[in-house]
Amino acid sequence: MSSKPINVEEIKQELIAKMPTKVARKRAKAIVPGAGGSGEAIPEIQANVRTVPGIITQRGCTYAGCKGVVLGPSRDIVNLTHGPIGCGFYSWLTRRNETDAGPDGDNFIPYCFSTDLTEHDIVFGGMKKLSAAIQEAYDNFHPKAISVFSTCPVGLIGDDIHSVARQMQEKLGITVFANSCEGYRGVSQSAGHHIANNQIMKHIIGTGETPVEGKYKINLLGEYNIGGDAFEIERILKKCGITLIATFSGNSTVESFREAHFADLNTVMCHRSLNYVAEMMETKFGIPWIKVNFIGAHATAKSLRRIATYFEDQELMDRVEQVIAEEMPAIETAIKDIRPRTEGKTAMMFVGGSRAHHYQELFGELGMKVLCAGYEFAHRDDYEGRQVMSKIKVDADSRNIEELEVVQDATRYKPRKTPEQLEALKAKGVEVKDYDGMIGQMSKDSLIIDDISQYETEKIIEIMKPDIFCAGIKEKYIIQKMGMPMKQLHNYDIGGPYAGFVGAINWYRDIDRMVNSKIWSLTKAPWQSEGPELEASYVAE
Ligand code: CFM
Repeated sequence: MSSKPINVEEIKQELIAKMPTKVARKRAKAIVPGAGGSGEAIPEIQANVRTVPGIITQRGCTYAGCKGVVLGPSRDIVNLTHGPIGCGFYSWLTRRNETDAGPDGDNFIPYCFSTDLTEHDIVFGGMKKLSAAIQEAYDNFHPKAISVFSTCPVGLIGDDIHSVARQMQEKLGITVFANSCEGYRGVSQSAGHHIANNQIMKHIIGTGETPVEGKYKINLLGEYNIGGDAFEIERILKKCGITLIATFSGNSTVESFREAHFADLNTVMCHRSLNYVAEMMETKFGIPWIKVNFIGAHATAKSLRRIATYFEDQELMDRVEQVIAEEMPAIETAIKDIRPRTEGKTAMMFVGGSRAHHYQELFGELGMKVLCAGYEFAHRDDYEGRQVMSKIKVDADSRNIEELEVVQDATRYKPRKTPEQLEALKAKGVEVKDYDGMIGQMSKDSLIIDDISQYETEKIIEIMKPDIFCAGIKEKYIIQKMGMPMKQLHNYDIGGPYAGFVGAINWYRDIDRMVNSKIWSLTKAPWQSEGPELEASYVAE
């Protein structure tokens, strides 16, 4: 931990100093200081643009965002990868999205469904194989829905997956739909989120006819039950008497998606991956959305209060206060024990499109400062706040993704609040359709870096020397070899849940252990140890 004031501009210059001029110029636009508490304008950051070729990026592909992230966690949809077996295999059970098989027992998450395209299919077309695979999945499992995902080669050979889906839907009498989410379709997995949002909206949401009972009915958008997070959120909401119709898409069923339009409020957890559905449901059904965050005990309490304020119901407000009062003592006990050991320590986080922001709450509760953070694939609104959206230029890459034309539903559009009510809520701090980005929350002496490269990761650790680094599996071992504890924030290593009240305590304990263990600083790479280096000679005859 350095005690001298941090000059973020100098650090930025040092980060890009060794890059070729053109690359340095581009990367400079993706590195900005925080603006929290400074009263200064939020700086513009470059985001959601192509990665510089040759740079080792953290990003994944569009298929990963569509199949792996958004639709993958739904337990009773058969998610079928149309492509060579590698795409299906490497997205098979890698995300720790847990599920409860429920009373019907339908749970296809442990399976890997793929059409296993080969050279022959690439040459002659894979559509027959796709129909056969859909039929086989249906014969074996009788699912309520089948969703098809195209991979890069499918886009190149031009298989019409949508017509195959339509034909099979007619033949089988169940929902069958396809996603044109070839890996290269966007600049990152973010494009895949948007594609999945569109297809769920077109084919599933609102197709249920049975009204859902409940006084306070909500959906939770952008929560994927990694390490059991959704289970903990479900526990809290139930305790508050709030009816959760659908979670998109952790621990979810296709039936719950169908009935999601019966909710009176959409709460958005991961804004990046599901904000499109939130917007479209507002337009089509008149359901407002608010941003929530269940990562952090205080953030959880705040989110519950926001939901209660939205419903303007004293009974719910009292119940929420009671739940918070019941849950907080355990949090306070844990903090009292752990915080003296974590206070003043520092962290860095480079993950996805929402966690690098959300987890600042949890580090804050431990008295730790986040020196530097960034997203892999977020857009400017995730950094600068939702108000910037109208200023974002639509480039050729974004134009690749369909913008659905959604209109008010002729019979089911019903505004849940009047404009006056929404104004009154805003005055109470509950603004609909709003999200403050990450930059405004980080202090002026911290740095925000979009789509950080491997080189920049190593360099920033060398310069700022945090006590812990959070990212994913691709970074993990390199960082540990640098003598630093490394926490995976995608899959939580084997930990979690970290959401809600119980989750916060799990987090305090895990971080305490990690930042106070000396194990990584005691390890030495072979070239750091004294004594002769191992040498070998190469003998060729
Ligand atoms: Fe949303 Fe996610 Fe994230 Fe994300 Fe992801 Fe994830 Fe993530 Mo890994 S949906 S943006 S595409 S919160 S898989 S559950 S951890 S990169 S920060």
